[in-house]
Amino acid sequence: MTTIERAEVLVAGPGRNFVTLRLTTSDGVTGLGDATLNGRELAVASYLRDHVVPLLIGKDPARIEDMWQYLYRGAYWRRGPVTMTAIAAVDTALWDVKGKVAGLPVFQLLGGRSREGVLVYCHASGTDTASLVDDVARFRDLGYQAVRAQAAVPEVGGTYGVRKGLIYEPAATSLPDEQPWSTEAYLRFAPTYLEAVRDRLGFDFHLLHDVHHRLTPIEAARFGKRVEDVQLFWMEDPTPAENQESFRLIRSHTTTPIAVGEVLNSIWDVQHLITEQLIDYVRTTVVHAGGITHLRRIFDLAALYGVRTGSHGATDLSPVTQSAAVHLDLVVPNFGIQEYMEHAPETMEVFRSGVRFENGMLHPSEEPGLGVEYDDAAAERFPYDPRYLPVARRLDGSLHDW
Ligand code: KDG
Ligand code: MG
Repeated sequence: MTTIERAEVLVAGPGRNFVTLRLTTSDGVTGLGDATLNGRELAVASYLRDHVVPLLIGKDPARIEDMWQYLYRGAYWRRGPVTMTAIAAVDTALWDVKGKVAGLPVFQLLGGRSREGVLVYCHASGTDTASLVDDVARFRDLGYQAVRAQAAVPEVGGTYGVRKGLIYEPAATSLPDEQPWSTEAYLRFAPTYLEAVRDRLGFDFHLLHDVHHRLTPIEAARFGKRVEDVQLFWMEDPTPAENQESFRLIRSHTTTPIAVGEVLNSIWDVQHLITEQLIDYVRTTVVHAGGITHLRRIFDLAALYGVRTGSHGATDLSPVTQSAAVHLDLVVPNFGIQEYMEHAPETMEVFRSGVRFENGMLHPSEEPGLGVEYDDAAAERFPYDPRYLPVARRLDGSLHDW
C-alpha cells in the first residue's frame, strides 16, 4: 500500500510569512497545503509538527475524508483557527497528491468546470477620495470587473485597507501597530467616497467595500441603508460575527448585500447565517476553514439557501490556497466571486504557481494536482520574521475591533 512517508512543515518569509505543509508518499508523490495563520503562524507550525505529523506517517494518502474526520473528531478539542488551519493544510496536500496520482487537475476530481473562469475582485484604495477614484480607474484599465474600494478616513489618519505601495500588507510591524479609529468619522466619510466612485466611473462594474468588523449591528444597518444607491456588490463584515443573530437586525433594515466569513473556521460558525439567510455571500476559505473537503461542505449548505461564495484571498493566504480556491470556485454551482490580491514578487519566487489572471478572471493550470511547486532553495533566502497585524483604538484609547 502507498503510505505517507514524510511530512515537512516549511516556515519562510518571502515577502511575508507563510507556513506550508509538504507531504511525500512512499511512491515519491508530493502534495502542498497552506497552513498560514497571519500573526499566529508558529502556533499552527507547532500544532502540525508536534501533534499532527506523527499521526500522518504510514497512513493511506488516498483516504482524504477519513483523514479529515480523524484529525477533527480524533483531537477531541474541536474547531478554532489553529486546529482548522492545521487540518486544512493536511486536507489540501492530500487533494494535491490525489490529483497528481490520478494525472488530473483538482477541479476535475471535484466535478469538473461549471464556468470558464473565476471572477475576481481586487483592492483599490486611496489616501483621499480623489486618489481612490484614480486607483479604481487604474484597476478597471487593467481589466478588473469588480473592485473593492477603501479610503483613509481624514480625521483618523491611516485606516484599514489603504495601501502604502503597490502591495497591501497590514502585518508590517514586529509588534502590533496601534491605529486610531472613529466610527462617527467613518460613517460620515465612507458613503461619500463610494458615491464619488460611482459618480466618476459609473455602474458597469461591481463595487465592493470591507467594513472590517468596525460597526455595531444598528450602525451597520444605517450604513447599508445609506449606501443603497451605490449598489454595492457587498458590504463585508459589517459587524463581528460571533453573534450570528445580530445580522438579523442589519438585514431587516437594508437591501445592501452582506458578506461574512473570513475569520470563521467551520460549517457550524456559519450555520445560522446561511440557513436563516442572514447573509448573501460566505467568505470562508480553504486555509482557515478545514481545507477543500470542509469548504465544499460549507458551500453546498450555502447553495441550498441561495447564499453564494466569495472566498477570502488576501496576501496572507499563500499561492497554494489561492490555487485550491480557484479549483473549487471553478466547480461549485453557487460561486459568487473570489478575492484576489497579487502576492509580492518574493512570494512568487518560492511558490511557483500555474494560476493566471486574464480579463478580470483567474484560471487554474491544467497540471495534475493544484499546480503549485515549492522552491526550497528560494525559501532559504527568506527566513521567518515575526510580524503582527495592527490593532485599532478609539479616540478615547479603548480597544476596537480591527
Ligand atoms: O490577515 C488579515 C487579512 O487577511 C484581512 O485583514 C484582509 O479583510 C481582509 C480582506 O478582506 O482581504
Ligand atoms: Mg475582509
